[in-house]
Amino acid sequence: MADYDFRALEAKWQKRWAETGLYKTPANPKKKFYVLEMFAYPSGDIHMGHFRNYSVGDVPARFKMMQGYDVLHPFGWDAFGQPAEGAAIKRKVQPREWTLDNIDTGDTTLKRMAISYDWDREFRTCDPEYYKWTQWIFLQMHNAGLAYRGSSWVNWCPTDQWALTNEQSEGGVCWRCSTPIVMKELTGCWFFRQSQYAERLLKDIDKLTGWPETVRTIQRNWIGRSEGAEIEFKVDGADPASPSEGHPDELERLRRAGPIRVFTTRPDTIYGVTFMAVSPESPLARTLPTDPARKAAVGEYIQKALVRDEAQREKEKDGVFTGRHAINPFSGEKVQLWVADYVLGGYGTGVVMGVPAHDQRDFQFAKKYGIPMKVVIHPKLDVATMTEAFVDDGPMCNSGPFDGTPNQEGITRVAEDAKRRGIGGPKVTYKLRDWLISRQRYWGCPIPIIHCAKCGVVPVPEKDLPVLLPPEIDNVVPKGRSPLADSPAFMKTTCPTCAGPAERDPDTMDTFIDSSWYHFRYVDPKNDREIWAKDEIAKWAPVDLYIGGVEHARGHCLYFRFITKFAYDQGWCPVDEPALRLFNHGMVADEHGDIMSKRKGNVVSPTDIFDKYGVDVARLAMFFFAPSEDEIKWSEKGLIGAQRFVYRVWELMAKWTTLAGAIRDASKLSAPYKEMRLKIHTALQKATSSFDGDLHFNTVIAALYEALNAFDAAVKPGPNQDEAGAIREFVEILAKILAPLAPFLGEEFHEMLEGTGSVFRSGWPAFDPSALKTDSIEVPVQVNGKLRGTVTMPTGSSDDAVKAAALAHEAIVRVLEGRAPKKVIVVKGKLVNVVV
Ligand code: ANZ
Ligand code: ZN
Repeated sequence: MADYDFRALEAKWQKRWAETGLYKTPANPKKKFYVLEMFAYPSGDIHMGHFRNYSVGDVPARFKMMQGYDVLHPFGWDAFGQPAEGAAIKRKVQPREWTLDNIDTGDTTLKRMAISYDWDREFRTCDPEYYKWTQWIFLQMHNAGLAYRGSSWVNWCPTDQWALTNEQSEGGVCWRCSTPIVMKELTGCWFFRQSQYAERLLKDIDKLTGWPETVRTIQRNWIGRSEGAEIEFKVDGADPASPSEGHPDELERLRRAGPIRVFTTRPDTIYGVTFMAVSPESPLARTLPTDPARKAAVGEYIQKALVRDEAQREKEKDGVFTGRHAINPFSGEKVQLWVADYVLGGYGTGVVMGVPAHDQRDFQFAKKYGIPMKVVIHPKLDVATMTEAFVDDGPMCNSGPFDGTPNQEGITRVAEDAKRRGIGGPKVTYKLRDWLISRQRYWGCPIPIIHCAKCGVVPVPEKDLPVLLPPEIDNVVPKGRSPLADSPAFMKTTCPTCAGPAERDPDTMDTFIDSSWYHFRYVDPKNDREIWAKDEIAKWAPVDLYIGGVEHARGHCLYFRFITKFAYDQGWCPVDEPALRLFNHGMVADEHGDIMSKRKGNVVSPTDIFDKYGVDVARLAMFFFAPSEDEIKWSEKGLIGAQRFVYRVWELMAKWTTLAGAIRDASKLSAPYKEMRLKIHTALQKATSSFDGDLHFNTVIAALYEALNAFDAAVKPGPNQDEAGAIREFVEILAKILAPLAPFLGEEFHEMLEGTGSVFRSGWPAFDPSALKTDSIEVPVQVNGKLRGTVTMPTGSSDDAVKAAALAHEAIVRVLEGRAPKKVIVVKGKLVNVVV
C-alpha cells in the first residue's frame, strides 16, 4: 500500500469523474434535490469565503447523490458590476476583459476544489445569451405595468459627475476624488413596482419555515408593514395650484391633489397636531415657500439635509420653517409647515403631522424650535411639566366630539370619520420601496427601451433582444450620465413604432436584477427560445437548499423572492417562492478573529493550501473548525490536525480494507468490539442527520475521532471471524461517511474496498439500531468536583455498585491518598462525585 499522496489521488479522481460525467445533472429526475450556493462575483481569485460557502454546499450535494437522489448542483458568475469598472480605471483594461480573466482564474480554482458542479450548466450574467432574458424580464415587467419611470435622489460627485452608492460616498465624500458629495435628483430612472408585492412578500415569510429566523425577521422589518390612516390637510392662504418650480410630474400631481396628505399610525392624536413637517426630498419642500428669503433658506437647508444619511438625520433632527401654514381638518386650527430632515422621503407620503405631546421625535423637534404642544390623550397631563412625549394609551381629550373615547378605539373612529368626509381614511403603509433599477454605468445589462421624439418611450420588441452592450468602451467614467450615452454606435437606432430616428436608453440595470432570476436559469441554461422550458422548471423548482452569506438577507434574498413571485404570476414558474431552505454559512476569520479581507491583508489563499496539504485536508480542517453557520478562525494548526487525521485513517484503511468478513452474531462480540460498533454507528447516525440537516460537520468528524479511538482499543492482530466482520463493517462505513467530506479519500477507499463505480453512486448505509444500544455506560468520577476518571458499568447497575467501582478506580485511589471520603454522591447513570 502506497503512502498518502494527495496529488496522485486528486489527479486520478478528477480524471475519472470527468470521464464518467459523474456530476452531470440527470435529465429526468425521479427524486430531485436542487442545492445551490450563491454564485460568485468575479473580483479576483476564489478566496476562503468562497471555499467555505461552496464546500458547505458540496457535502449535502454529494450526500444526496449517495442517497440515490437526482441532484442539480450548478454554478455561475454574477459578472456585471462596478468593481470591473474600478479595475478598468485603475489598470486601463476593458471591464469585460478583466471580468473574463477573473472568471477563468476562478473556474480553474473551483474545478481544482472538486466541488460537485455540473459545469455544463455554468453561465455568466454578462453573456448576451443570459442578459437577453434579463432584458426580457424587464419587458414583461413593463407589459404588466410594473416598470415605470420616475426620479430619484442620488449621491452625486460634482467633480467626477457621477452617482455614487452609499458605500462609495462614505464620510460624505467621493471615494475617488474626495469632493464633498451633493444630492442630485436624476430624472428618467426606471423603477420596478416592488411595493405592489409588499403584502405577499410579507405574508409568505410564514411559509419559509426552512429559513433562519434572523433572516425572516430582517425581511419582516424591511418590508415594515404599518397600519394607520392617511389624512388630508389644506394649505392655508396661497393657492397651491400655482407653484412655479419643481419637477413637472410632481407639480402636476400637486396641482391635481391639492391638499397635503400625511400618513399616521395615530389618527387618534389628530387634535394634537401643532405643526407639519415635510421631508427635504419631497417636491413640496421647494414649492411651499413663496417668500423669496424663505425660499432661499429652504433651498439651502435641503442641500445640507440631503447629504446626511438616515441615522444622522434621525439624530440631528433640525428643520426650517417654510413660512406657510396648513389647516387641521378636524380642529380647524392653523399649524406651521416645516421642512425637517427626520421626515424620510420614501416613506408614507413624505409628510408628518407633528404631535409633540404624543410622539417623541415631534416632542424633541417642537422643543428645539419653540413650537406649541397640545395634550389630546389623558386629560390629567400638563404640557408645562412634560419632559417627554406621552406615548401610552388613555382616553382622548381636547378632541371635540371624540372626548372620552379610549384612544385605541379612536384610531379607527377618526380614520373612518376621515373616510366619510372624503379627506383620507384607513391605510396600510410599507417601508419597502420600489426598486430603482437604473444605473448610469457602462458594465451592466442595457435597459431595452427606445426613446422616440414622436412616440415617446417605446419598449424594444422581444424579437430584437438582446440589446447588445458594446464589448468595449473608450471611457468607462460616467460624466453626468451613463458612458453609453457617448457611444453613437450604441445610442442611435430606429423607433420600432414609427421607424423614425430614435435613441436607446443609455442606462444599465442594477446587477441585483441579474441575480434575481439566475437560480432558475440553471434548470435550462442553454435555452435560446425562452427563459426556460416549462417542463424543465417543473422538474427542479424550487431550490431545496440555498447557501450563502447572511449579508444578502434583505437585498438579494428579497429580490429573488419578488421576481419568483412575478414569474409565478406570469405563469412561467410553478412555484411562488424560490428556495425551501436557506442556510447562512459563517465567515472566515484569521487566527486573531479578524475577518479575512483584502483590505486588511490577512487573507490566505486556498490554492496555496491545496498545494501544500491537498483539497481533502483543507476541507476537513475547515469543517472541523466550527459548525457551518459559525465564524471560523483559520489556523495552520487546524490544517496540521486534519492532516494527522487523514494519515491515521489512511494507515488504518491500508491495513484493514483487504480483510474479508461478516458478522454472524453481533451479541457474541467482546465489549471493546461492541464499543467500536457503537461508535461507528453513532458517527453514521450523526452524518445521516447532519449532512443535509444542521450541516454541523464538525460533530461528525468528532464522532469519527471517537470511532477511531474505539477501533484502536478493540482491534488486535488475528481477529476471529465475527471480529473480522466488525472490522469490515467499520471500514465500509468510515469510507462512506468520509466521502462527502473528503471526496478523493472517499473514492479511493471505496476502490480499496473493491466497490464498483463511484462511491457517490454506491448508496448510503443504514445504521444498525441494535449497535446503538449499549449494555454498558460510562460514568465520570469527580473528586471535589474535578474530573479524575470514568468507570464503565453494566447498564442498570445499582448506585452502590457504581460507588464501589468509582472508589476502586485506580486514579481515584491515587487522589484520595488513603483519606476516607466525607461523602459520595451518585447521580444515576451520569456522575459520581467524591467529596473529601
Ligand atoms: C402622527 C403621530 C402621532 C405619529 C403620534 C406617531 C405618534 P411607523 O410605525 O414606522 O409606520 N411618519 C410618517 N411618515 C413619516 C416619514 N416619511 N418619515 C418619518 N416619519 C414618518 O411610523 C408611522 C409614524 O411615523 C406616523 O405616525 C408619523 O408620525 C411618522 F402620537 O403621525 B405619526
Ligand atoms: Zn417613434
